[in-house]
Amino acid sequence: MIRSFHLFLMLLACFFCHAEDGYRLWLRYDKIGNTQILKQYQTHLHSFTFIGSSATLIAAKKELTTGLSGMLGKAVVEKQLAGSSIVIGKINEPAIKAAFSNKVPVNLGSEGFAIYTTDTKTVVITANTDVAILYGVFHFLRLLQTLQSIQQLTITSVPKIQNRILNHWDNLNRHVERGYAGISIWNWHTLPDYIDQRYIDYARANASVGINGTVLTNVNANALVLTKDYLLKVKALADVFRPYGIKVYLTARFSAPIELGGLKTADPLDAGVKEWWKKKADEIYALIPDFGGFLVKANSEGQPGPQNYGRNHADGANMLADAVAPHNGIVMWRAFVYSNETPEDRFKQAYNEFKPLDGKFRKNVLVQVKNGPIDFQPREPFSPLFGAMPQTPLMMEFQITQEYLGQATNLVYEAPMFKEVLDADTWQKGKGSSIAKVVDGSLHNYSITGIAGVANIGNDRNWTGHPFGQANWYSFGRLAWDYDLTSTQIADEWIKQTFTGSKKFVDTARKIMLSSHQTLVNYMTPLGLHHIMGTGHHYGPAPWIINAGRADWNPVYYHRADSIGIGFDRTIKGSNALAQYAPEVRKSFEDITTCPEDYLLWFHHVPWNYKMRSGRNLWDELCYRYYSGVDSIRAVQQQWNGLKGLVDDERFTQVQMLLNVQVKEAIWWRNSCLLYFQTFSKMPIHSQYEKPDQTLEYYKGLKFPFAPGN
Ligand code: GCW
Repeated sequence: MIRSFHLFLMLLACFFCHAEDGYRLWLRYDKIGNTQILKQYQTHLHSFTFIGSSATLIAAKKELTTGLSGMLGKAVVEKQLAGSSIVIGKINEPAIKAAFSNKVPVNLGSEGFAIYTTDTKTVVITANTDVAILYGVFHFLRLLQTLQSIQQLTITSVPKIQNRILNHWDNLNRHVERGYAGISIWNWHTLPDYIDQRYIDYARANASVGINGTVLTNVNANALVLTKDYLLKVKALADVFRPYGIKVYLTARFSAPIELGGLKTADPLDAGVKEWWKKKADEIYALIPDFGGFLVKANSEGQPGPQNYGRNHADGANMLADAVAPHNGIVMWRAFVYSNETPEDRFKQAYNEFKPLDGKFRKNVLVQVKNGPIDFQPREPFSPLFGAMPQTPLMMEFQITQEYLGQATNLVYEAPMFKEVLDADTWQKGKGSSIAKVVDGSLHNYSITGIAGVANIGNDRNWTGHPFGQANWYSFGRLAWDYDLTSTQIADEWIKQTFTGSKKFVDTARKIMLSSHQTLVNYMTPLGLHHIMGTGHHYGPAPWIINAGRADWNPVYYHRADSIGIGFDRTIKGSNALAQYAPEVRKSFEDITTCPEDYLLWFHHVPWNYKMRSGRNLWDELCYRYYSGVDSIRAVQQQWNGLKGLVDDERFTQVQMLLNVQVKEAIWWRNSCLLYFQTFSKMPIHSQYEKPDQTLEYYKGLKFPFAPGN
């Protein structure tokens, strides 16, 4: 009796104690801890007026009231206009015009918003559309959560890129390809009738950073999602997302007309095939009038495509584009193609395939290009396609999920990596032809623009597995909206909203985040090494692999280590991939003395005794980088330990344990790569460094048949 009473008390306590499990992401809205700022906000913000009542505005109002009451610790009342401290409504509302004395901000477009403090100290949030007002509300809440002053706001914010889209590589059986945070959040079995709260919270999180589209299914596509039953499930999700300004898209399996339609062919020029897709599009749009369109992986890694019928990528893309065009849909056609039957450096293949098709695509087609020419390696030079297709809208594809970045056990902040790519200069129209300007359409006057991020989201309670993985989802959205934000700004925002505003915590976490990408590159693939990870699951190092199913899946294909040196010669003396860049870019990479050392082994086969800028020879520099990578992550462990007590124990301990894993994995990378490359260099690991504690044979023998994500 006493025992069960005890148990009851314990259960009760558990029910009320609010464990910080990370589910709330950056939308926590806890009461503001800084009493001075809290006082200011409480005095300033006592009431609000919301003009309008659409589903989107209801969502915005709900977010505002939840956010304000949480952060201020008191309810903020809704009022009719007079005396309200916050007024929210569309620009053309008379009350908004009056608040601005008719000087309403212009050029906000359909998604931009303005937040102003008027002479009477009213905060006005306004825009041309409901969804833009929602974005404005989220931005205002972000200002409060990051403890900004709201005394004299004069903010206008307009997204630079139109389509800001997450790509889920989620299969219908809920396995997520390259997913490390549980299974898919789409529960296809219980849809359409069961609406998980997660769907709504997913939409809120995306809208809060301006993500306005989601491709629900894997690019390695299953045609089944295009059947009636599944389309009804897709419709249910679209209905949940619509108020939040998020369109749904699907991946289109190119052979669907055969698999579902019973046709004999999927030839894009066949009249029956065209008709099938047209009818399918009509069927989809009848259910989902604002359906976004299709994302397609074709003739890549075994996926069917137009080349099966002797047609090219433009033929395939255009056929689908014609089917969705009457409904204003778009087609995102991926450029990630390479074939081991082509006797050509894989680096060059996407360019060779797509460059000749420039200008041959329909107006509603975007070609979606991965940031680098190979495959989301820890650091890649930019894909030469970004400087080569002025007549075709090119979409950026980033990978948020950490397939090659330590998966969900490594703390890596990706904003600096994304920015490195966006800032890179293609020189296509002379200096200043940055990739950001290609993607946002300003360089070539594209009428349609887009950016995609392969999601790192799963049904783990905290969505992304590693608590810091949330920062990568967040920063993808923020950069898609405005790539001029700095990695520091985004990190600061995210830390304050997700953890705490404590200065010590923010300063330390920011420092950890900003150096994390370079640290990982150092212990995994320094100096431009690439594609030396384990086969299939891509977990951990395996530079020795020589027998993968295809030549271009073998690490030895990429690092080319031999008794002379290491690296892939892509100069004119080698594969000449550098010829795909503008002359200025090519020149700087081609000359080994000007090639940035971060990219050195991407482009040059460098002798082991080559003298690096540090004065060390290449072998010693390689050792130095690998060892300093491990040292840095050990230092991070110490820094993190110093934060105990500044945040909740749950997430503190979680990160602490993950850092232990990360240190082990970093050592594993360092030791196995150096021991393996040493068999070629025949040079010593100097005695100042700790000795690898295992043999090369040991590392070669490690097996991970059940590593996630494969
Ligand atoms: O890097 C590879 C991944 C595959 C992925 C492919 C792609 C979805 O290992 O899992 O398939 O890229 O981008 O299509």
